[in-house]
Amino acid sequence: EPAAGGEPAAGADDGVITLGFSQVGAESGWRAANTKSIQDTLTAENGFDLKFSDAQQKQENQIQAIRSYITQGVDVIAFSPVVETGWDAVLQEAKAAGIPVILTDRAVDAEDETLYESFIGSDFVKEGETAGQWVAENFDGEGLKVVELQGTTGSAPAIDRKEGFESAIEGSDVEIIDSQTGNFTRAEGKTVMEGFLNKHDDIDLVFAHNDDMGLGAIEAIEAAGLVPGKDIQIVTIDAVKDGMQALADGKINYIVECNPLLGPDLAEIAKAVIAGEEVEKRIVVKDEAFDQAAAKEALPTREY
Ligand code: GYE
Repeated sequence: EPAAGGEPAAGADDGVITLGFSQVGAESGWRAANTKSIQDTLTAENGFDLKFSDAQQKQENQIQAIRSYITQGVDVIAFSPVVETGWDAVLQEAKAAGIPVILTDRAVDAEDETLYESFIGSDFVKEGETAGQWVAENFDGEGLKVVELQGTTGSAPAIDRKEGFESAIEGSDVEIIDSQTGNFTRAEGKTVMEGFLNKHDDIDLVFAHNDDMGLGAIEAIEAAGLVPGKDIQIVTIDAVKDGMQALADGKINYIVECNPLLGPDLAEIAKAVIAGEEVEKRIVVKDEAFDQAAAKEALPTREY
């Protein structure tokens, strides 16, 4: 229902909140759990009419989806920006149309913080730090050689996790000998790891920015006749089901959690924004970390 002339679109006068959500894609187990959380929470029963689109990890698709939500006159737009930069123009358009925007999962690098109402998501720098601290605590003094599988180039989690990990190993003799993007997918994680294994014969540990790339690396390591978790240690971020299973099975050594269940917070913030209430600009989601023993204990009752 388009906004009446001059009136802000936010209002949901019919009692139903029409929310347009532009998802990054379907690149990982984390993303699947995140999509499910949003679709399970923003239901008609809960007062929402959810319009959902998958951008297949392309910013141009996200911008197109957001523009179409603006044209449709939705009450709220929410999205998880694939990369950090390049959002100012489309966010200005949403603002001019009076449609509030909520960011979930990933941040934008916008000078003007009035372009969005709230940002709900994890602290990715801290996740990288937690991973790096575990590596430094366990291997400093051994001249450990690390290869890094980075997330999508230009995305907040790739930038921040790299930064956090590097700051945590600073001053130790842990060394990153190679680093490349695997775009957060299992297939690309495997291909990039194959390249690392061909190029280097002294890899001690893989730091993967998500479980899926770590799972791809496991395939490459096994195909090379090596034992993942032993000959080459693996540290990842996310703690989704398949990652936790590999951790419990001894193929991964440590996982820092990134909670994908953002649906409930998104629903609450969207309702508050529509009701004209003040909302927190930044909602930080809490994350844990697991070693192999903790994974075995947590697996049976894990939600995702
Ligand atoms: O870690 C990865 C996904 O933005 C936090 O995106 C998210 C990341 C997550 O593809 O698995």
